[in-house]
Amino acid sequence: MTRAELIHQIKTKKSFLCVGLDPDVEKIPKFLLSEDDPIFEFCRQIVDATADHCVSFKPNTAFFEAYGLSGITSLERTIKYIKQNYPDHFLIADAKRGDIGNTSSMYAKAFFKRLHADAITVAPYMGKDSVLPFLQFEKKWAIVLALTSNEGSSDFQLLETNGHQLYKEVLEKVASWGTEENLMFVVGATKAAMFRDIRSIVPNHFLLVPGVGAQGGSLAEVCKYGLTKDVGLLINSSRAIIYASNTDNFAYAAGIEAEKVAGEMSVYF
Ligand code: OMP
Repeated sequence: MTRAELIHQIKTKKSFLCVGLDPDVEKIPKFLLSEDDPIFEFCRQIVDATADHCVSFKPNTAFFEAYGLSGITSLERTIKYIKQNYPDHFLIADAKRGDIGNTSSMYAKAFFKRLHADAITVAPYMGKDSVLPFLQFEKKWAIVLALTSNEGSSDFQLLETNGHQLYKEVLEKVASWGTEENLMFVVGATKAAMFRDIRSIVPNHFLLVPGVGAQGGSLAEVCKYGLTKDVGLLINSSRAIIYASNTDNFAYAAGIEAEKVAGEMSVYF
């Protein structure tokens, strides 16, 4: 998907919500467990119920890989279902990959060619040759971790280096490896106070922002300095939407929750 197509969809829907698909058999409604593929069925119903209110889906591969071969099948089926039924939604494989170039190329092939994801999350720790293979595919994106939402983000990302904090070095350097058409950055919603600094380094890049909902980040705070003329934000919420209820009406409840978040976003258009 191109940047223009993504922006068009965001402006048409007046939403920049990304629904995170983090399926956990311990948390999904019990009645789904009698299905042949409960994980897929859960995701399918969540996708159908929330698609009108979001512009992106982000399956986190850990929640599928945890179930071995059947989990991988559920992931493939979920992605295929989204691609077939909601081709305008931006599909992010949240896999946080990155390895020596030769290996990254195979990760890129796996997620872009085999699974047809639009984007993959990438850890920048191994440097340029580990990121470049993800930038070689037309209309595909690498979403590189810059300042993450978790507590441990301060262990490395806030260390001083070259006169500024490491995450700023990551933003500056990685931005020079790609373009605003194939690179995004992850910045946690829990780090809203840092968005002003971040926008001074990457004024136009799209930012994937997880951490609203279950992790307590504020949508309004993120928007204050994060929004650009092209919106420039994809705000992810996973648990707060997909586990809004675990009754028979779980999908409906997820839809209502997604609609609520999208409603909060619509005031920015
Ligand atoms: P909730 O906290 O349930 O909304 O889920 C957040 C999702 O975003 C999970 O899939 C996380 O793995 C992911 N995530 C973060 O929570 N923090 C980050 O800094 C980066 C990510 C991510 O790359 O998506």
